Amino acid sequence: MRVMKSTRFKMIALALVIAMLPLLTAACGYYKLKFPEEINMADMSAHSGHAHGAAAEPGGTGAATAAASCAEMVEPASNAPVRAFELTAQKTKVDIGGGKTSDAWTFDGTTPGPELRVKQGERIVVTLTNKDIDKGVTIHWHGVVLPCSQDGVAGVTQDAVWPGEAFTYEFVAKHAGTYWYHSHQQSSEQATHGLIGRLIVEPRENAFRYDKDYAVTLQHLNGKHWLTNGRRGGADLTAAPGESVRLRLINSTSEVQWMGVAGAEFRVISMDGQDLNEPDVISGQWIPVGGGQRYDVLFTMPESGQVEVYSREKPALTARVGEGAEPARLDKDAPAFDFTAYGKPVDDGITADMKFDRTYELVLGPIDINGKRFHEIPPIIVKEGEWIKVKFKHKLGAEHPMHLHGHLFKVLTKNGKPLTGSPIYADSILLFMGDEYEVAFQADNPGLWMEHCHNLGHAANGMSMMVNYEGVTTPYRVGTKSGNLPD
Ligand SMILES: [Cu+2]
Repeated sequence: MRVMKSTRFKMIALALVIAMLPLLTAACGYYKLKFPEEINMADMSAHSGHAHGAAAEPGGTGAATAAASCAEMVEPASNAPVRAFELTAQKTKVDIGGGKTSDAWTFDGTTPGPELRVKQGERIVVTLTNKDIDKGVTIHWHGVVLPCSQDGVAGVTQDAVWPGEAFTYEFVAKHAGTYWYHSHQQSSEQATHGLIGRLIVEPRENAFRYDKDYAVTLQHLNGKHWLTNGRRGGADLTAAPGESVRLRLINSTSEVQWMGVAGAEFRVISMDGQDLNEPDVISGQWIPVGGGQRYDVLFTMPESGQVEVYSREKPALTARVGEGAEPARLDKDAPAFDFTAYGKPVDDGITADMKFDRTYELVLGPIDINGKRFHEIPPIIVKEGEWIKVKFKHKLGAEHPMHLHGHLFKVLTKNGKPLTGSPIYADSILLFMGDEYEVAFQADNPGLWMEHCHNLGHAANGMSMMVNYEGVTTPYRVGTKSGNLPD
């Protein structure tokens, strides 16, 4: 009897372990997604090597709506002033400070690549040349609202740029703000190896005044080196007592960085590049900055001379501003910054109870959306002009910074409660397990747009889907046949 009981117990335990296995492996990231040979991301039709010859043509002949190709959606000609840049993707050794070097994949020999600083309304023309990145490269302009063909997603908006080839991006910087760029070919690998950079769009008219304007990239190079603006020991920036400083924080890592501001009161003036309305002065709060997200803080330099903005968990991710006595650090268990009740509301007519043309619910697991991954996930289908509501529910797993290409959305509710402070317009929303957010956007930029987790390891495992405009096609294909593997 005792033997039987113990056997039964073992069998139940074994069954439990087997049942948990997919979850465990998923959580550990071993459950690697396999790309089919060819996928058309406009209609999710996939073809394996053994597929029949008759490939489905999206739309078909005589379709009521004229099919439009993403490849033909370009920035129209205008007399906007042109700012031209050239970026060469190349492998090199970089100096990461403290007498150390590291292998890196770079734009123009540095990581982060050159900071592109432009003015709102300018026409940005960037010629990307791939010198020696074997697996091809692209540039995605993270957070920038631009025409489909310029979005830089391999296999969706263009083919990967192979060694010896070039591609020219062209778009008008419509919105001011803090953005960044990174390769969207094998993103998780390429961004980690260093193919990233900053894009700062200075506003035509500034809502805020400051004496100094700095941008800071938080980076985890090769998954090995924690770097701030490419340096191991952190970044040193200058400002004198009494001067006001705008510090633009860009989290290019996949992990959440809990950022503290020591030595001064501050305001969070912008999230994902979009200004907040009448932001309050705060202090002693940790700002959770998800992978890919940007937060701009504004503070006045104290008489004591130094302000430090740093990550709670990764001390190497730090910007020291000014010289002087090291400021007292935040309490480890200080409260988190809460954007849902920060600043003053503005009536923009976009509310949770307005009429939406379509509503979608996306349930997030460890590396899946609604239990599916990558091309198995049905796309969100929209028509130009429609208002779309998306409800994100984080059921299980690590944090997910969900990022939408080509649009800004407005955050409507958190855990069922409408936001009470400044409107939050963003290209990403960070969810911790148990969180629920509703966001809204207008389908005002026809194309094929990715919606994915910006923990790039999660995306590489399939936590990535599409927002597709009805009738829009693409000549490009994702898969092992073309070699376009956007992640
Ligand atoms: Cu994720």
